[in-house]
Amino acid sequence: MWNGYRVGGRLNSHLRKMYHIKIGLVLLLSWTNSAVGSIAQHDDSFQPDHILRVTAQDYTEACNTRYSVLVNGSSPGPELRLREGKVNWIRVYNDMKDENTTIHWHGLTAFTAPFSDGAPAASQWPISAGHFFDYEVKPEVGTAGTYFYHSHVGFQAVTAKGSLIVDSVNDLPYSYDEERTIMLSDFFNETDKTIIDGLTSSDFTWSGETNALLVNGKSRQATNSTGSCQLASISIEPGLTYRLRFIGATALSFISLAIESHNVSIIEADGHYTKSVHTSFLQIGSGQRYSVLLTAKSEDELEKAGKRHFYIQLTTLARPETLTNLAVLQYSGGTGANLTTVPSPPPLPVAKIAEGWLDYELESLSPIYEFPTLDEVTRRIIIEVHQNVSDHVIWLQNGYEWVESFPKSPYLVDIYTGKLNTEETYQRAISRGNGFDNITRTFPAQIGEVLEIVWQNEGTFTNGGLDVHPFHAHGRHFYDIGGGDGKYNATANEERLKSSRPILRDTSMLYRYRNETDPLAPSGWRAWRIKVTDAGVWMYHCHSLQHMIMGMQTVFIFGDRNEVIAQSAPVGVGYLTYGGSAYGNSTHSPVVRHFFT
Ligand SMILES: *[C@@H]1O[C@H](CO)[C@@H](O)[C@H](O)[C@H]1NC(C)=O
Ligand SMILES: *[C@@H]1O[C@H](CO)[C@@H](O)[C@H](O)[C@H]1NC(C)=O
Ligand SMILES: *[C@@H]1O[C@H](CO)[C@@H](O)[C@H](O)[C@H]1NC(C)=O
Ligand SMILES: *[C@@H]1O[C@H](CO)[C@@H](O)[C@H](O)[C@H]1NC(C)=O
Ligand SMILES: *[C@@H]1O[C@H](CO)[C@@H](O)[C@H](O)[C@H]1NC(C)=O
Ligand SMILES: *[C@@H]1O[C@H](CO)[C@@H](O)[C@H](O)[C@H]1NC(C)=O
Ligand SMILES: *[C@@H]1O[C@H](CO)[C@@H](O)[C@H](O)[C@H]1NC(C)=O
Ligand SMILES: *[C@@H]1O[C@H](CO)[C@@H](O)[C@H](O)[C@H]1NC(C)=O
Ligand SMILES: *[C@@H]1O[C@H](CO)[C@@H](O)[C@H](O)[C@H]1NC(C)=O
Ligand SMILES: *[C@@H]1O[C@H](CO)[C@@H](O)[C@H](O)[C@H]1NC(C)=O
Ligand SMILES: *[C@@H]1O[C@H](CO)[C@@H](O)[C@H](O)[C@H]1NC(C)=O
Ligand SMILES: [Cu+2]
Repeated sequence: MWNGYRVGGRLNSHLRKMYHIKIGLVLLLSWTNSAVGSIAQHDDSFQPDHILRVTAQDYTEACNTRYSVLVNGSSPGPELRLREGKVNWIRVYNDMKDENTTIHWHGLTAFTAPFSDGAPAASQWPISAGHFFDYEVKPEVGTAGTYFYHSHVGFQAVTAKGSLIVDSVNDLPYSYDEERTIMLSDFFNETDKTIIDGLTSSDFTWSGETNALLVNGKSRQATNSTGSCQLASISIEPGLTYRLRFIGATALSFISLAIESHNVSIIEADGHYTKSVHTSFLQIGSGQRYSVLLTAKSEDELEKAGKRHFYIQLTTLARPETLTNLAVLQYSGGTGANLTTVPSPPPLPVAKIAEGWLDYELESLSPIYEFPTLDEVTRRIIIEVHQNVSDHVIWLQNGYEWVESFPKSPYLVDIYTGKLNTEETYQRAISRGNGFDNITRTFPAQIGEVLEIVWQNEGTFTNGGLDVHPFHAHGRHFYDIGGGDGKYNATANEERLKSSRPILRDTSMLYRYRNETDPLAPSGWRAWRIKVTDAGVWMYHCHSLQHMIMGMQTVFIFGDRNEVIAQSAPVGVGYLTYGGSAYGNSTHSPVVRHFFT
């Protein structure tokens, strides 16, 4: 199917000439070092700002040991702190024996060099075993907030990830004394390989439900009478104000979270400050982040409460089984909570899903607000999603699945080499009526278009089952224009938008509104609006790892080839082949394009 591309004649020979010049340049510059805005060889004198090392090994979490992919030997891996406006070189070593890897800077994609998004098959060749890659990341001023990094290969992100905080160079809109990062993740006892083989086999085998919810990598269940695993403990001081940064780094779980005897105020969603919203609980989908302010109790209040620790309760939502796990909010002074004793039943009532939580309610705090109105929308793309059960169980978008192995080479590479003709792709997509080119399996768009993208949930073909999906966009963030039951109605939604101020996000929830419906019947939608600006290849996908492996991913191509290359700047051939010279190894210093000047 991939061979369907026609090589674009004139442009291509022009490009070939460019490559020859570039190869010359590479040779010319190969002895100079880290020259800005140029191609340079990163030899021993080059100092990356951060180093991450990816390994695969036995690792124990939640009183279980499994073979896991780790960053710097732990899960989560180390926290990265980047500063707004600064170029960061992050070197990622693939220390595994036989697996590829990449690292994606979740939420920061638009602020990376073109080949630095970390989406294999879309924007770069994966880093092969024994190699390393230097990622160039420059968070824009104004994007300070809460992010994370994770592998984008296979099921690796279940464990291979860490928090990524972008620090502000300006005054913060909210004041607080201290902050704590709280990363939420899932423990699955089966290995990545077993899970992938099961999900993609004709003898479909589900991964199983999550075995434990982890808080900063820690978890213990009430059923664990033995074993040394402990509840996570978040230490705080009485009387102070804390910014808690919650990161939804789960593989599958959509989590409801509440803190015993404490309410919080939301101040950030996906890297954007919001007007403060008071709440007694949070709903966090895979890929989403929220910062909240928590006012710690005073000594008097603690005395009245008669305790210095309070449970943080996590519940999985919208799954056939409900799992509840705990962590501890621990005030200093006195004896700490016993972290191997798990109260059963849990202290708070088991949470229920709140469909449309905070939709039309969260408001941006940014003075810059360029929300495109309905009149400005130039094209609406409806993406119908449903599960299809035949010889395989797969998730389809407008009738097609997308998996990492579909393209034979990454789209960005194919745009450079001329193998993917962006004009023809666009024409085919438009002529098919739904904006989807079924040859390349992409949604192409032209710079300047204003897209309204609607994710339309539908019942499973053949039994009408429904799921919730956290849809995530690489690239520039979208305005989240809400969600609702049934089928999307633009007129009705525009009415609702009048009294709200949509916020920018990179991940939002497609709810299901009921457990099942008729096969292919619409049941729930989520809509986004985005002005097409940054030329490049951007994955838009469900962030549930199981669903991704089962095909729930799409690729958007913004801009034509000239615009993509103009945006990206020419690169050496080392980026265009798997294991090419842009990738380093023990005997070879990588030849790297410095993108940001
Ligand atoms: C990861 O580990 C390497 C050494 O193995 C170390 O040099 C590096 O600083 C660590 N990265 C972080 C972010 O801590
Ligand atoms: C690694 O990636 C290359 C290029 O996409 C692919 O051909 C190869 O099969 C991958 N290896 C593994 C072990 O998945
Ligand atoms: C994983 O846990 C399930 C129960 O949730 C159990 O049936 C299965 O045997 C376990 N698998 C492994 C590899 O421990
Ligand atoms: C801890 O509990 C989980 C879930 O009940 C179980 O799978 C696991 O084997 C237990 N581990 C130990 C060491 O008790
Ligand atoms: C939290 O807010 C709820 C209302 O949303 C209120 O009923 C409850 O009393 C508050 N709890 C605390 C500890 O402030
Ligand atoms: C925690 O409680 C368990 C059982 O209730 C007990 O065996 C253990 O010694 C306690 N740990 C600490 C540190 O007090
Ligand atoms: C969807 O399932 C039906 C049978 O249940 C099958 O005929 C059809 O080919 C499947 N579609 C895709 C795209 O796999
Ligand atoms: C693409 O869609 C057209 C109809 O719009 C259909 O005729 C054609 O077979 C499809 N091609 C592929 C490769 O799915
Ligand atoms: C869409 O909503 C408008 C305004 O609420 C309503 O008048 C119209 O009938 C709806 N259209 C459909 C197809 O339901
Ligand atoms: C969905 O199914 C679960 C049990 O699997 C049930 O507890 C719940 O009430 C159902 N929800 C709806 C909206 O039907
Ligand atoms: C290291 O990279 C160079 C240049 O890409 C390549 O020629 C060499 O075979 C690689 N070595 C290993 C061990 O992969
Ligand atoms: Cu999904």
